Amino acid sequence: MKFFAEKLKAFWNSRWGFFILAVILFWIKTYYAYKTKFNLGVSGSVQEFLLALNPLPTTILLFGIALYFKGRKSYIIMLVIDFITTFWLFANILYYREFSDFLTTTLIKGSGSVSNNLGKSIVGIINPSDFLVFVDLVILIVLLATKLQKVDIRPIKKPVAGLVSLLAVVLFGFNLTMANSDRSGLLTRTFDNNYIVKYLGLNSYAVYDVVKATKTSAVRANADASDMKTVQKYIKNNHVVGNPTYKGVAKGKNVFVIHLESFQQFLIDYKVDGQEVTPNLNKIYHENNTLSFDNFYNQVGQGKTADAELMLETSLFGLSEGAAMVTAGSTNTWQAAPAILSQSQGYTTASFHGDVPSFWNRDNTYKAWGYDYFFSKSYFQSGKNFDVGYGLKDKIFMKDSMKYVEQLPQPFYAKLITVTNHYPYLLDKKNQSIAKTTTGDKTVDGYVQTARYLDQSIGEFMAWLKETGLDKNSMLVFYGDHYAISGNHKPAIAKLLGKDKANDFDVAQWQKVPFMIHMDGLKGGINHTYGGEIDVLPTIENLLGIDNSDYIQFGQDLLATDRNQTVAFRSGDFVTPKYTKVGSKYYNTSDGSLIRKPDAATKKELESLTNHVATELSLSDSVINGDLLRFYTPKGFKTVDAKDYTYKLSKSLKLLKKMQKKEKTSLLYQNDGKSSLDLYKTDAPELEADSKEADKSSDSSSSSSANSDANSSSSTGDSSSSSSSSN
Ligand code: GP9
Ligand code: MN
Repeated sequence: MKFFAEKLKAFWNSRWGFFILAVILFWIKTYYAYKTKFNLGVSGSVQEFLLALNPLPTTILLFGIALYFKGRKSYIIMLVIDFITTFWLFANILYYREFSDFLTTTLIKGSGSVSNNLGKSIVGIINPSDFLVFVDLVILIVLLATKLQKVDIRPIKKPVAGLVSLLAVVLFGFNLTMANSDRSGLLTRTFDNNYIVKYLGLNSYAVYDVVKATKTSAVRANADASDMKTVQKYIKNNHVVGNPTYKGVAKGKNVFVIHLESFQQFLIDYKVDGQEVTPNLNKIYHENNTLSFDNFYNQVGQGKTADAELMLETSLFGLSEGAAMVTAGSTNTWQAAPAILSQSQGYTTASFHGDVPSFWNRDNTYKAWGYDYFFSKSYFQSGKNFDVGYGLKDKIFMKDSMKYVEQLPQPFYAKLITVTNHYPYLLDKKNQSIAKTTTGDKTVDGYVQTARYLDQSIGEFMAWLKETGLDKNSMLVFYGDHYAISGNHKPAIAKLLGKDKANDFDVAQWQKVPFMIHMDGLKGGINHTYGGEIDVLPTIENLLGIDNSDYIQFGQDLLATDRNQTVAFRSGDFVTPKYTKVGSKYYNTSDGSLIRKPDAATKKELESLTNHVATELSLSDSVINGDLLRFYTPKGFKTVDAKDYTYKLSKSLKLLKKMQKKEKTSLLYQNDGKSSLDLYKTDAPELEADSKEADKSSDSSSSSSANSDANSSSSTGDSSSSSSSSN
């Protein structure tokens, strides 16, 4: 016993004792901070395990550096490393409280904007408990100073120190492998900084961020104004004039852009057991005052939703890797729809999404795009079972969004991003209203149920528009952002299409998503032109009477008669009315037959199409990677300064009030301050329970949303543990 106690004492007073104590204390406090200072949206045992594990590898690795040094120096180095990593943790705690996101190198370097943003309010946002993260350092220093723990000056053999580093690397490898299998594409698809921290920890996040920033800034540094000239020349040569009959027909109207999550074209008019899956959208699709497109393709890459948003707002392509909203959203100069509409025609611009603001870096990108408002998770009601998958259920989201819509000075540009119809298509019994499909593929069969739910939320929204009369002065743009069922599910795709087999050609056609423009008095019909998401902005601009010939936009008005109908996919593949390219294979689009031995003329045609697509993609990439728009400002356009915008709940609500008074054009203002919300009818079961409770409490009008501050939202919401992309 005595022997044991002596051994322990010797160990305690050795450098190993100090090292292990330091590592363990750091590990515990980081985990404490994860749990109490951030909302990382951890769900499921794998994620819980990784969260607990992830501080360890990097702490061992970093603190282990000190083991390579001798004597007192070793202790000092360990304490300095401890202090630096603690300070990084501390700074992130403060930043996160304000912005629901983690610090980035770009932010830190970028014209002191962190101190600008944070400095003013630092005292206001600091909590005494934040200082707890320094407690372990104090403990360590006190132990040494009081000699309760002795300084051990004996050197540690280099190979032994090396073993410690190796252990850290192995542990990290294990952590990364597990993280990647839980969330594939974690490091490449660049979803959300929250994800990197949740899976790999704050220190790995720092490295990840530096690598990302270095990569981007190198390309940016090499780009110059002459690169912009090349792009301008291409854009000029490929520009088509918008269709004159449609020019300006929607001038002055509100614009609603309705983002239909994972909504594929095949759902239109699709039936399960003789029942239409999406009766409301089908009705809109066929109405006389809807322009519908049946050869409209999604063109997204890894960025999925983010790529779709980017194309719609800027008419630039997403990047070949990652999401441009994340890698370039905060740093680039943009000429995006919100700024264009607001500057040229005085639109109020707002985006709505029932998830945390950091996802896809929306919070920062939207500012750079010039969005006046971004209503995200904390602006909306929350409650039991209100969320599924990536956020607020569509029916609740659509209804709750209207309390802000009615306050927007008109005309407004409002983008509503739905989310319930997202892989893995989960929906509680109460909200299911149609049978699953029976392909036998579990990840596929629930899709029609969530699509039906989304459709109902649209139906409710349309009814409200009619009730309020907003439908009379609004143009609605509906689009599906990307495929729901990937090419990895060919047998299921074949079954859904009523075919025996699905091949690569079918999968290419499967990329069709709805695109519909609906407006009172619009000359509608089903248009067969081949186009995609890149073409939306020029189309909307023409309808609003905005001349886009000076803008750097890669798309063309979908209604123009002389447009180029080559639809480029991010892979370099394409579809035209004549040909479809998938990898090295070419097909006839009309019947899907493989072109085995093209004659010389066809070969030439195919080559030229392939080149055209490659050129277009690479020029668009050069605009984003080189941040080329900083070299060119279109006539009459004022470069957006992201610093002019804030989406903090209290500030946004204040601004909204002020602007209503000033402009006097909001629906609410026009109704003498009487809300139109009671005209909104929804059968969302969650709200029924809620309204009963609300009746009991005295003030039901101010709903539970508006009392927490903007960024105190609760989770990243990926309740499904699997990847959103590789389904
Ligand atoms: C997240 C949501 C989903 O906020 O928009 O993005 P996705 O996984 O479809 O790209
Ligand atoms: Mn999506």
